[in-house]
Amino acid sequence: MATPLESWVEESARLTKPAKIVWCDGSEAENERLTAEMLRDGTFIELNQKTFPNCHLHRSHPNDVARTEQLTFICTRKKEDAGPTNNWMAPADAKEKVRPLFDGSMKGRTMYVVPYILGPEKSPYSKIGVEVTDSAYVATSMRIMSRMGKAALDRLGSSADFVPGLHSLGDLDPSRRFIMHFPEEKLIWSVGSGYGGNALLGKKCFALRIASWMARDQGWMAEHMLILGLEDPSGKVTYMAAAFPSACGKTNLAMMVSALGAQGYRVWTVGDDIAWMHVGSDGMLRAINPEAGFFGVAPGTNAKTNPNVMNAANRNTIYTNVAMTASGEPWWEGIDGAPTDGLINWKGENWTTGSGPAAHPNARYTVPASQSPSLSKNWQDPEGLPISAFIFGGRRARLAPLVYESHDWQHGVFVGATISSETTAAATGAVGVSRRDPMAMLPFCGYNMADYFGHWLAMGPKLKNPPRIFHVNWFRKGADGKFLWPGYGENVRVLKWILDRIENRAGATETPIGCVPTPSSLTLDGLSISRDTLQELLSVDSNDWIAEDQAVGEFFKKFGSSLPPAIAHEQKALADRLSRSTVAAK
Ligand code: SAT
Ligand code: MN
Repeated sequence: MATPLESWVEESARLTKPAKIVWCDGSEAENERLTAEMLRDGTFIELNQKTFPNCHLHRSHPNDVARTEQLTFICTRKKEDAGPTNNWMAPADAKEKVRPLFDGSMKGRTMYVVPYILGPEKSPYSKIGVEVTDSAYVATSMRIMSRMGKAALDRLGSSADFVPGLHSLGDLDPSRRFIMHFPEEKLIWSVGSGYGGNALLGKKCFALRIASWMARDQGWMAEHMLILGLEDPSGKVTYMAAAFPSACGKTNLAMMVSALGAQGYRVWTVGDDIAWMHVGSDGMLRAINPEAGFFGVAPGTNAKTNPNVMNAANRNTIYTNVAMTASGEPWWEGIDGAPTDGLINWKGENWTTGSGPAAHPNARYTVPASQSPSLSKNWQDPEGLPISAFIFGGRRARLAPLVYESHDWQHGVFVGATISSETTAAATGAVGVSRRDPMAMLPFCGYNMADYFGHWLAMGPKLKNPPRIFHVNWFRKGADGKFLWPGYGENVRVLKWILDRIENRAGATETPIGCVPTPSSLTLDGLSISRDTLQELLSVDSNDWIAEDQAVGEFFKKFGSSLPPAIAHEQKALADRLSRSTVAAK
């Protein structure tokens, strides 16, 4: 008797008609074989093997360089289950539309069966997915990003408990590109893209969109959050999870080299993009990282902004859409060192000054987590690590102070639900436009976001010790258009304040939006920052916030009567606090 997995693979092969089927075991030998094949057919370009051993460059099709949110659908029987912020299609219609694109799409090509575990191999909270793909680049990337191969097959056995994902490059024509999620049957179909979150189906498609649906049903949380541990001088580590939209610095924060290292504050990396969190037997929220690698944005990465990744991504790393120097080393805008003669841009052309960026702004490195010097020794703890704080943030040139703390769980959920950020190159479309991105999950929530807010509200009371909820903004600018805060390793000063709040030893000023640090409660020694700048960083302008809260109210109207009353209540309560404070100021 065929197992459920064998039957599904057979069915997928009948549809896509590959010349050959390869079951991936995740071994070193297999990786070498796939790499050699990709070097032969041009999918991989060899980088300098002396300075970057086992590193390769992949150039994706120029029309396929980022997630395509407009082509991403949640396919549920009822439209309201997908909600007003997702593209929706009925499952039968979606299949009718996309099946012809898969029909024969792997003719003459190899189909790779890629089984993978999301989460530590031995964790009861880990889950299994199987991606069928005609891209060897996807298969080798999945080997870095997840526990791929034999371990997953062994754990699955003959069970039907896996999330199938069918992927084919198709013809890479954006008009025939679809990323379809069927959460009711836990199925993913993606065709026409070979890039990142569109094609590595374990990442956004399963670990966020399908998993968020499962989490709502099963009483846990699947969030677009990094996980880090902040070690204090006594050696105690406090874990925090932070949600920022794509390409807003989650990887850099999670891998930070602390500016307060000499004082005994260190940051340990558990994850850089996704957190799965369960209520532990101790009443704490416990987080695992479903991934095993980092798919990070290369441009802007250097020895100052992320020294740990610079030390990790010099071996066994796949680079996508970066530039290449004449000596075969990866290069991008913002790396240490100016462009050198003979630079080849991300499209494979000779780069010249004035010919645009050499690396694509959304160029990426795919690096095994195990190579980071900052990796927490507890990162594979099967029970997950206890989360003491949630941190929300985004890119906001104005308005939001460096950090503030919400009043309680319900208010904190409101703070998360109202985050806004300027868009980045991680998705196609305009860059730098402000948009609401609740919990940084707008592109990743697999169901109605109003119900998602309700799920968040319901989780707090299940926890004996719910995480305290904060908001940060590293991106506030002064009147001169320059960033007010240095960011990167200095952000540890904000993490330390958060820790001190948790330990009830940091001062704060009550404002209508929440508690802002008193200037003396921030540890600023060794940092030259003027009193005026600090004041500007921490200031809360009630009139600006009145406008903000009105915009939030407008945004919430999208959800109609499905918006949880507690969220609407928080929006009005903030309006009241703000108007009282402007009256008091007069
Ligand atoms: O391309 S991905 O979706 O994996 C990256 C991101 O948007 O965070
Ligand atoms: Mn992300």
